[in-house]
Amino acid sequence: MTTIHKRTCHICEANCGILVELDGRKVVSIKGNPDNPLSRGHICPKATAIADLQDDPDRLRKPVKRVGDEWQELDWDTAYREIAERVVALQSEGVKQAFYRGNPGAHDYALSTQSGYLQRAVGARGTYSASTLDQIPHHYAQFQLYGHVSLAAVPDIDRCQYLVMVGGNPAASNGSLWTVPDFKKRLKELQARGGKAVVVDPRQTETAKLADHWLPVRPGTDTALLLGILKCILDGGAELREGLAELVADSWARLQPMVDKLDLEALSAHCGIATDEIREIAAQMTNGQPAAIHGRLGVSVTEHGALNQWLVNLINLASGHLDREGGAMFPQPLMDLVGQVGRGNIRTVETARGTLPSIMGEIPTIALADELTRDDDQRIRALYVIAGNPVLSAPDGRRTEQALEQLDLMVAMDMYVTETTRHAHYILPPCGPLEKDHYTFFFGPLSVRNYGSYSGPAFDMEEGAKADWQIASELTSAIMQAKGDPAPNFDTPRERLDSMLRASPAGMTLAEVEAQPDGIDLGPMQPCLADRLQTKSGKIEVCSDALIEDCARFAATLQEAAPDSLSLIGRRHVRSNNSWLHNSQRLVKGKDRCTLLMHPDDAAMRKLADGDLVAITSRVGTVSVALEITDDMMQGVVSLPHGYGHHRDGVGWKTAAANAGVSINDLTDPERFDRLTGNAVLNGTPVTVEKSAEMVAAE
Ligand SMILES: Nc1nc2c(c(=O)[nH]1)N[C@H]1C(S)=C(S)[C@@H](COP(=O)(O)OP(=O)(O)OC[C@H]3O[C@@H](n4cnc5c(=O)[nH]c(N)nc54)[C@H](O)[C@@H]3O)O[C@H]1N2
Ligand SMILES: Nc1nc2c(c(=O)[nH]1)N[C@H]1C(S)=C(S)[C@@H](COP(=O)(O)OP(=O)(O)OC[C@H]3O[C@@H](n4cnc5c(=O)[nH]c(N)nc54)[C@H](O)[C@@H]3O)O[C@H]1N2
Ligand code: SF4
Ligand SMILES: [Mo]
Repeated sequence: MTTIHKRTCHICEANCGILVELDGRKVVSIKGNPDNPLSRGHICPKATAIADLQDDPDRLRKPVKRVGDEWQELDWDTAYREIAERVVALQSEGVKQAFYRGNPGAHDYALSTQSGYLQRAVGARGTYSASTLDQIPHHYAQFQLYGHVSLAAVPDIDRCQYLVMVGGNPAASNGSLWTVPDFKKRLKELQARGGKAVVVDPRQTETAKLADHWLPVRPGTDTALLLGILKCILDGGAELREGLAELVADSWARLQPMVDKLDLEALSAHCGIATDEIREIAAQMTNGQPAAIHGRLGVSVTEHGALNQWLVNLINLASGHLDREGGAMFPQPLMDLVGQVGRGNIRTVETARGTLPSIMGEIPTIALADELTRDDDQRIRALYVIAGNPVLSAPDGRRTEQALEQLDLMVAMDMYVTETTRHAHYILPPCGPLEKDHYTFFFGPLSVRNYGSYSGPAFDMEEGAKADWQIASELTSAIMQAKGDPAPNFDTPRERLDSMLRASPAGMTLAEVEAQPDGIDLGPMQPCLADRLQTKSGKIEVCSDALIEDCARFAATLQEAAPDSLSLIGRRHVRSNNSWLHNSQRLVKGKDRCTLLMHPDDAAMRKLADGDLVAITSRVGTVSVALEITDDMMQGVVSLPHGYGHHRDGVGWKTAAANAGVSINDLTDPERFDRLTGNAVLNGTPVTVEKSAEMVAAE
């Protein structure tokens, strides 16, 4: 007899409801849950990989310690004691210690409630994370405009009639900073009610193919397009709509002079999108129909990421669609995270790279390798990597690897020996995903309906297994004990979640939420901004000197000639997730997906044929990979996915290593970053591409 366990998929931001059919501990099937009000039965291939993660023989089951080239298993108490002793010894020497937090940590509410305690016990003076490789520009813009780093507006796709997506590919990623499960069907519904969708992207992506219009854009130049749209809207003389006008601070008046200095023709020439196209977007945004623009990864990981995210919000505001049905709205989830965590901040930090921005206390990850290798007493000598793989995810991965080798202590929480964790002294592995509980903690505030869902574990933990949060909290206790400090007394994740749920406007208890495993729907998003602004003035703070200056900095580049090198961008595939689902045979099977995509004319110019092994070279390095010729790419732009490069010696994920691919981050350049936020620039890398030496020799 099998049983059905209802849960929420933790792998990506869509947070789909799934039905896991179990025969004891064995997963018989994983299907979409049609009764989940948010995902409505949607599921993608990655969800089935949860079973592979759960049962993966390559997954570490016990703590391990690196002794020479060998990994020695330890029991938990010995691992904690040894680490705690080393932490205390390093603390007594005044050694600088830091954390790197990876993406899966954001999908584990329980770990999120505990890792701060560990950081305090260690006395770590810096946090690096995947956020500064990804989304810090959004937080910057939200803090500036609305007074809270996490108060985000997302397109109300279910009631929208005109949707512009810039630098995002939700048909593959399932939405980002926009929890929109079942995206493809939602898009089809928008089109069925007469709506239109536009995609701005250098590649004709899966999303662009479903949309009504694809606008190819030269990488890194969207600021010109966004400024152009804003200029057309403002020049059109539209007044701010009633309801919004009262919320807007006086700095609104600074926008018109800013756009007056800009010439639409010059903006158009810069981004390669015709003035008529720019005018058309502005016209559609202001013709009275419900409309929204969303900007995602492709416009965040650029030299003007914060400026871009600010402009995206301003376009929604200026066209009257902010905080309005069918426009860009602010979710009010079951658990009100925004109302219960700090507003965040924008500061600076001194690093070996000079003064850098620090948003929400994050030190830009582009500085990590420098901070690990600097030759003064500020060098980071101990690093704690929590669910992250910066060797594959941060620019110049080879340099990061060399830097990790110099650490006195590296502790990793990960279930695999990865390209990063192979450099650790200790790896502390969490239990399998089905042994954990889950709450839509960070994703409620980004969901297209007001929503929340809690799932308990599918079954008990294997003997000796521990959840990430337990590892964090037990290591915290061990360090405090080694220091002679009183034993800490902190809430468990469930206790913390329960009190946060109760303190939210919906006021439910965890027990009540747990009793509804299909998820709890509080309905479509509602206008609410007036009550939620957290700026000091209580208004939308439209402009700041820093943003106006960055706009001027961008405007100065309009005169520059386009580079004649090729421009390298990344991509995501629906069967892959950053670096860490490549050990699932059922996901990696089929044709090689780590290929370089190139337009036919660019290939012809270089006398390259489909399938050729090509060498791609940037300022930072060279990698060789098979070429795939396709007119999905715009001319002058090539694309390589990220998260590959598993050929490194000694990695423990054997299926991944057998389908190793190459790492795009052996080409990306940490010298390129967003001046306002320190976010890495991961696209638009200037590269040359030629037949690889191996192929030339064989000819
Ligand atoms: N060039 C380029 N680089 C990019 C990107 C890009 O588009 N292009 N994207 C960027 C983005 S958006 C992101 S978010 C970052 C991601 O950067 P990272 O978070 O550094 O990398 P991931 O590949 O997500 O690695 C996650 C690690 O966590 C482990 N893991 C998975 N689940 C768990 C768990 O439950 N517990 C624990 N303890 N460990 C777990 C995995 O085994 C893996 O080693 O990469 C960035 N890098
Ligand atoms: N299947 C799958 N799903 C995922 C992930 C995954 O790895 N695989 N990762 C998850 C994570 S951590 C994140 S952050 C999200 C990201 O979610 P998305 O933001 O949707 O991610 P991408 O597919 O990287 O989309 C970025 C798009 O920007 C385009 N682009 C590149 N440069 C530029 C540019 O200069 N301008 C414009 N306009 N576009 C540009 C790229 O071609 C690409 O189509 O996805 C999440 N979901
Ligand atoms: S879209 Fe994301 S949340 Fe939904 S099933 Fe796929 S991986 Fe899971
Ligand atoms: Mo991400």
